Amino acid sequence: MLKGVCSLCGCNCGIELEIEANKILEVRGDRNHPITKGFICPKGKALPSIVHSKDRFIKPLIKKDNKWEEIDYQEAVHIIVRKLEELKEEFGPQSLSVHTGEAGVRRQFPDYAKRFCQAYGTPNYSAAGSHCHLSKTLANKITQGFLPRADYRNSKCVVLWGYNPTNAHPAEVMDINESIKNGGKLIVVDPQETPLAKRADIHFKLRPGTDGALALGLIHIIIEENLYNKDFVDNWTIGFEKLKELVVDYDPIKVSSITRIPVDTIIEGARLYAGNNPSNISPGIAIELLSNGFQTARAIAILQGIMGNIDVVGGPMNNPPAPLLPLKIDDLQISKEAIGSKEFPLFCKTYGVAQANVLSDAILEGKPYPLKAMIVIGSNPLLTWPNTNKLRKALEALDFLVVMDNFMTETAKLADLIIPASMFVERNELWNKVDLSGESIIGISPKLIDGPGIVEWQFISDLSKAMGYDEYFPWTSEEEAIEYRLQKLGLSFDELRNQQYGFSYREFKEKKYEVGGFNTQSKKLEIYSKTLEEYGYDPLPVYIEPNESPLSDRELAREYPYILTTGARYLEYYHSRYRNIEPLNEYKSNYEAKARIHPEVAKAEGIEDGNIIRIESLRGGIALKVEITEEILPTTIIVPHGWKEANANELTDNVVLDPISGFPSDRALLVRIRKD
Ligand SMILES: Nc1nc2c(c(=O)[nH]1)N[C@H]1C(S)=C(S)[C@@H](COP(=O)(O)OP(=O)(O)OC[C@H]3O[C@@H](n4cnc5c(=O)[nH]c(N)nc54)[C@H](O)[C@@H]3O)O[C@H]1N2
Ligand SMILES: Nc1nc2c(c(=O)[nH]1)N[C@H]1C(S)=C(S)[C@@H](COP(=O)(O)OP(=O)(O)OC[C@H]3O[C@@H](n4cnc5c(=O)[nH]c(N)nc54)[C@H](O)[C@@H]3O)O[C@H]1N2
Ligand code: SF4
Ligand SMILES: [Mo]
Repeated sequence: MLKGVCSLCGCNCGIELEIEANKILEVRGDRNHPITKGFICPKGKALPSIVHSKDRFIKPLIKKDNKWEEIDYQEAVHIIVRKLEELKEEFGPQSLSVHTGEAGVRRQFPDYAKRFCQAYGTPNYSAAGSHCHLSKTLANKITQGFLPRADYRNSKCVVLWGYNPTNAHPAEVMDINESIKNGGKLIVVDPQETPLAKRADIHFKLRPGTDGALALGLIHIIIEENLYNKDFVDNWTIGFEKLKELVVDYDPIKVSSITRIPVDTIIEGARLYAGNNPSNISPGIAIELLSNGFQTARAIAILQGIMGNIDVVGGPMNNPPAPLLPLKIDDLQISKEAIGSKEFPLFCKTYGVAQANVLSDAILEGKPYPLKAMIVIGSNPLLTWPNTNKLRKALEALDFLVVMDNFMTETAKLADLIIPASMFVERNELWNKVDLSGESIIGISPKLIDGPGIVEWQFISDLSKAMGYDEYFPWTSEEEAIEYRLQKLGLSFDELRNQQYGFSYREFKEKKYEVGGFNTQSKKLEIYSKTLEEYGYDPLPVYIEPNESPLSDRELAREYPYILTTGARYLEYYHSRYRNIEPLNEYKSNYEAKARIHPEVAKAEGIEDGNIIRIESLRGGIALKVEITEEILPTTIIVPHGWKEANANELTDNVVLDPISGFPSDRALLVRIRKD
């Protein structure tokens, strides 16, 4: 029996594995694990089937005359190097982009991929952060200097705002249950009745994309009824008077007309939230994947701010990640700006990244300059990035596409060369628990077996050395590379690996802002942001209707009358992953993509449960089965993402993006439907 950490999702559950002859036979939750206490979900249980799937790549593949041929790994690296050298010579290094997807989140290889880009001279490194977490991270950084982590266990009021941990981070529900058991209140903001929404004291069942208006509406009531934390507001915020002016208009009647939430529920919810402190709002991905997502994240941060619920036990805590040595090469400057910098300067400059959602414009139109080649590691853009039809044309137009993955994905099918990837049990992984539970713990998820793929770090290191960047990649093994990063913690690789449940690197201390202030321009929590003003954005957390909505575009809404939200998570799947994994497909109710529609819509359109319907947006159309449900508002339609048979991103857009972060509007678009 070996112990490990499941890192299929951000819960990092402690697991015990039965392993024989390099084969995982069984996986169980580790009851002794101090945080996850034996919890395991269907994905974790299915780990043996995922890791030992017969569909896995075992050799690099090269496409010749539209057929795949196996090649030797060293030869594959050699081909890539030759191509990258030619490309640099002919079009300049900026013509290459490297993307690390969700499979790189909470892993170390993306930092090395970025370092490789720097050594090669391209600014065009991008990551899953182009559509995940980084918009709200930036909004929180601008407002108060950090993205808070939830402390549910000690919270008196948990607010899940466009966040459904039951499916997305199931181990976290244990902590939410503990808050409820201790008398804590629960508020859920979601257009559908999730399991936790059904248990909530207040369920704000809203029209998708109107979250910003709801946040301003709650602030309106809290200010009018004097429920905010006056001491904190006076001493630690700037711009409160301007906020007061901004929210004057957002009275409950107006907010109800925008969000479709009953007036009484809005008032009752505001009082419940403000009356139970410390409280904690956890905004999920839903509020980021909107054309007004950045300012929505700001409005929510400010709502917490005026309650003084910042960096407190039971509230949003400021618990920075472990101090790992950075991998940025200080003395190497890149002259060209990353793709997306012109449209989203604050986002691209703050994170030193390209915005992946506009890469297709660079490929197809040479905007701002031509992009000729891509290396995609751990992402399946054709199913996950917005506007698939355009993206497909773009990927097909590339001179050279390398994909590193475990499986033959829709994106890998378009590649010129495929590198077989490893899985987490086949390599040593650094994990940092602060990502979710707020605990300052760093650990190593140990390599447990040898796998058929190449370890990502090894691939990037081999590529770098073959390009002649030895100076920047001096490490001879991944263990050595990890040890280099651990220096500030004063730990060796072995010492950290021996800490089975991780190393606690910092004691939690609340209200750290009281010494030295917040990490913002003014050292205060910035309701009014000078930084945003300097970039030409609205310095206040304004609400702007989603770009496609019945209120913002009446004419379009006449033809496309329904409001589509895509991508709510299924417990058994992970974005486009695992549809090929048998035990996970045993959960038959989720076996196929289904659109959720309201009975009134079904009646109006002559649709019955189980019919196939066609859903169309301005970008494209998909056909899928229908599930009729009263758990949503009549105008809302909910479609999952990640299904190649009915790809939700054929409906989404990469032209109208959030103006500050460049995030796509996956959660509030207009569509029409008909029986197929
Ligand atoms: N099993 C599984 N777990 C995952 C993932 C996965 O694919 N599968 N993905 C991981 C990743 S990368 C992420 S980012 C997280 C995301 O985790 P969550 O943030 O929980 O993401 P979702 O379940 O997509 O969306 C949460 C809720 O938002 C609601 N929603 C839809 N539109 C709106 C809207 O306009 N406003 C509001 N307020 N709510 C809306 C949906 O109904 C859904 O219940 O999950 C992670 N965990
Ligand atoms: N319409 C719509 N689109 C969305 C969303 C939505 O809500 N609605 N959500 C968005 C969000 S939040 C995110 S994070 C993105 C995620 O989008 P992607 O980053 O494209 O995520 P996946 O589809 O999971 O693709 C990951 C790929 O990595 C492979 N993989 C798994 N493990 C490893 C590994 O260890 N190494 C390597 N090299 N590969 C591995 C998998 O087989 C899979 O093909 O999707 C976004 N797209
Ligand atoms: S919740 Fe499931 S997938 Fe996530 S870490 Fe735990 S066992 Fe793994
Ligand atoms: Mo994500």
